[in-house]
Amino acid sequence: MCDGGFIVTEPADRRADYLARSPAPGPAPFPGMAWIPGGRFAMGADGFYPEERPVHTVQVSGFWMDVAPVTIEQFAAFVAATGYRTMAEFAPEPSRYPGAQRELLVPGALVFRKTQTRVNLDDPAKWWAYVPGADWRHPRGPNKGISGMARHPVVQVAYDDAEAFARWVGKALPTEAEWEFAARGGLNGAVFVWGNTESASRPMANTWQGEFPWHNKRTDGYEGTSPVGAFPANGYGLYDMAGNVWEWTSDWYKPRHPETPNKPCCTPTDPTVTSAGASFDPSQPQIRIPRKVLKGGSHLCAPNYCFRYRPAARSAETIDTSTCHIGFRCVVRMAKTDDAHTATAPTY
Ligand SMILES: [Ca+2]
Repeated sequence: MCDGGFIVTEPADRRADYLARSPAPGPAPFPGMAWIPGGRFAMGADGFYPEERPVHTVQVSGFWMDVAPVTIEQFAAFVAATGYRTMAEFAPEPSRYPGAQRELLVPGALVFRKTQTRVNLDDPAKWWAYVPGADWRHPRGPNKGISGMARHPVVQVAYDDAEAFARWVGKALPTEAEWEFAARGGLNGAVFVWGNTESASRPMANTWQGEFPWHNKRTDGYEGTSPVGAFPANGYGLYDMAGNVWEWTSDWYKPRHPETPNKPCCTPTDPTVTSAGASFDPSQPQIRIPRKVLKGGSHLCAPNYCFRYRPAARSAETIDTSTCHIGFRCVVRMAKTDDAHTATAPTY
């Protein structure tokens, strides 16, 4: 067992190898964090969805990362200490949602509803419902609470909610490059966080088996979220980097990755997208709400609809959106000084 009581099942040889090459600079700054050694890697994928292209070379500095998504229990401690209220607990501002139905401008969040039969996959409204009263304490709707779910990832948190938690706890949200480097666990270029093929005998992540959105075979044992650490860790000792819940990153969304620079000297180090200008949804020009990058896929990802429980996969999400399949985890970066090897909390 390691900090936080997670089951250690990561490939021991690979973990030992990377730790020998790039040992942690000291003790973890907080319990339940793993040292991610940093390095140069191939970000993105060319063989799947257009937004993952092109594969390009990126350099990432070492950092600490939560070994699992932030849990309901951890988020509850934040709320108890601060009195924080999430975005889903406030009524949406009407001026930001031109044309919205008045009855939907009340506190609430998006909840997945499995359909009864096969449906047209071009219409997400068939399986997503804006449910008044849904929030992090009621991720499936006001009549269903979180009893027995303390170790599940917190969901129904919008981007600002995730950032508020990170600031309170003295951490930060990862960039997309940091998140993807960490998810790969040392397997540069692999399709999945555990390798290149899906195991027929052992579920490696909480995803959707069967035909989305109406037939969930639950081969992995879970129809909704699962307790963090229920599936094997990746090569860096990180849990749930595939499936379970999508995770917020700090990067604004762009619909395409940059090309690899012609000169090796120009490989970007710790790249991050700081301009929201390209992040707006072109299919909804009346909605001027910028979008951040989500990573990791969720328990709702199925090959027939969303084959995105892969480290290169990415999704755009408006920053005010709360759903039952989006959570987050945090990082701590190293100080950028000559004698760097001191982890510091970010400054705001
Ligand atoms: Ca599942």
